[in-house]
Amino acid sequence: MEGAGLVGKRILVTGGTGLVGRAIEKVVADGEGQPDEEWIFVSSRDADLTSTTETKALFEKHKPTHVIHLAAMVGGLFRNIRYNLDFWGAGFWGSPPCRSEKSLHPQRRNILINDNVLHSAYETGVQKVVSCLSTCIFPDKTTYPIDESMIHNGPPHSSNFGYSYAKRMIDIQNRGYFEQHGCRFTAVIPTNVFGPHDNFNIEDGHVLPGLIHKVYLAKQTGSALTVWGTGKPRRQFIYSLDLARLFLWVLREYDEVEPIILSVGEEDEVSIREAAEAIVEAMDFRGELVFDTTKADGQFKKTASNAKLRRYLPSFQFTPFRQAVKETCAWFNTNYANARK
Ligand code: NAP
Ligand code: GFB
Repeated sequence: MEGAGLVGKRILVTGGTGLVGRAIEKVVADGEGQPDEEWIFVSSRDADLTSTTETKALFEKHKPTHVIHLAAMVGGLFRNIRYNLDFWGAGFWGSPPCRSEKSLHPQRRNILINDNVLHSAYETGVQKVVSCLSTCIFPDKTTYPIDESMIHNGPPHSSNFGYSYAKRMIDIQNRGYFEQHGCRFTAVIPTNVFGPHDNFNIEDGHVLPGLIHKVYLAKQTGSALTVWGTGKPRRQFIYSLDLARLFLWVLREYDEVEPIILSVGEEDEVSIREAAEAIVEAMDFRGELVFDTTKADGQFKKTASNAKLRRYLPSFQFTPFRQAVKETCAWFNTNYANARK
């Protein structure tokens, strides 16, 4: 979107076709962009960011003044357990010298993507980069609520150490680029995100889209809804459209290099069972709910404090959880044919 010759910011959004990228695109299209902002949403079809060459070419082509860096290999608990090594990107060092970047296993992305994007941003003089961590990267053994000061205080949960360490390196690199070159590279730390355009794949996706898809199928076959694990773990869920609005604020107003948690309050944390019940209600499912306790529970909780966010934005309104679930279910039912599943 370009104002009439008023472009002051040319904002490149990597990962622009994913859950969070699509939400940012929607809030910008719905009028929350500003006249002096040009928005460019890209995906791996525009450039494979594991390739240094393609990343450089992307930055040379668009010459962004600002970057929202979302691109990553992303998945739920069970995908992380299966591919911890790939979520880090170990193929980068263990590969034979002859291997080109292209031959990387498609999932060995995150450490490469982050390094390519941050270094290309530095080399092309990008004024500000906002990258994306996650509340699941914090130490597994910790006190609660978690806050931004705790990121490196101990090892992450075993289920997603590859992803977590790759994300933690973004924070380290942001500090390095600031101290050595004065770059304004920062990061946000969202809790579990859900919404339209999510990855609804039952094996690889996150819990809410996975359960929504399962209910959709259970209604067709008249079978029970199987919730994995005990249903006891607890999560804070943020609606993608709310996160998108917060991303716009961070891009425009947040000036710290230190990361900031973007999450609903501790009091909005729900159990997996309660989340499943919200989906059952939203999908008008009348079948049985069963819990498959042979499946992992993952982290029991990762309760994060949004006190820092509240100090900046005391009156920001989050969409109520059940309303956001209803909107996501409605989107999935309407867009089933084309949804990522
Ligand atoms: P997503 O829906 O899986 O989208 C991932 C995006 O990254 C897609 O646009 C994808 O493009 C792009 N991408 C992946 N590999 C790429 C590559 N090699 N080169 C270029 N682009 C590539 O992910 P999401 O849920 O929106 O997550 C966005 C960010 O938020 C990620 O950094 C994630 O770690 C973070 N986050 C997510 C959650 C959550 O619950 N979803 C929670 C906390 C933090 P293609 O489709 O073309 O591959
Ligand atoms: O969203 P999720 O897969 O990831 O949630 P995490 C996993 C929790 O939901 C576990 C339960 O307690 C599962 O037993 N669950 C119940 C299900 N039914 C299902 C289902 O059908 N699908 C899924 N996926 N889970 C991720 C990290 O942790 O959080 C990622 O591994 C990422 O790296 C993400 O950061 C935000 O919340 O456990």
